[in-house]
Amino acid sequence: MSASRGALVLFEGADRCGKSTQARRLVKTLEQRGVRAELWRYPDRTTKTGEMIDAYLRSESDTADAAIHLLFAANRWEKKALMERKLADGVTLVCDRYSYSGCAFTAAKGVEGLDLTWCKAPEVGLPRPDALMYLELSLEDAARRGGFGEERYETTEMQRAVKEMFESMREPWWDVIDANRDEEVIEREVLEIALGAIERAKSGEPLGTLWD
Ligand code: 2DT
Ligand code: MG
Repeated sequence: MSASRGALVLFEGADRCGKSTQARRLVKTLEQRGVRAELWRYPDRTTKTGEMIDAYLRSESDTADAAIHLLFAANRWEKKALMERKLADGVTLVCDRYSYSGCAFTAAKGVEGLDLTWCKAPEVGLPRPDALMYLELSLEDAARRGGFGEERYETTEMQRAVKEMFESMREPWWDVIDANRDEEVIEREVLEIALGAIERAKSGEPLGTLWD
């Protein structure tokens, strides 16, 4: 284990806001600067729970809303130890979606009983990101970026509800990024925020836990 830990840097936001592009670019830039970094994403469709989630998202299987929510959370829990080990070893993890998507999507369904408080419970104790970059894009601008894919949740109605839910979950420490700008401009802003988080992690700020 090295003396200083890596940072957990998270991208969140509704579909087509550019999370995956920015996450990928950030990892590349960090590596070029000699920072050890890895790209992570949730759901991780390669694990046992991930396979079930993948089938659900592709509408090949169905289950109760509560059950799929818990599976998404389990998908994070099964990687918690590895996540902590990597961070402790000094690797910065750039993550594309996490518990915030988990809660925003389930709560956005508006199913009785599955409100935000219920949604947040199974995430309690997971590592808290050192930085959360919320890429904000209007529904109109998102629509202009192309049509929906074939997966569950990829409807205008759901995206609107998810965006509203993200906005109600927003906390003062989040970095809200205007995603309706050139990729290069966003990339520079993202890098500044990530380097700040990496510096804080390096200087000994402990890794937090959800939902502190
Ligand atoms: P991608 O399009 O990014 O592959 O996401 N989702 C994601 C949830 O409902 N709960 C979760 O915990 C996570 C991480 C968001 C696939 C879809 O899965 C949703 C979109
Ligand atoms: Mg998608």
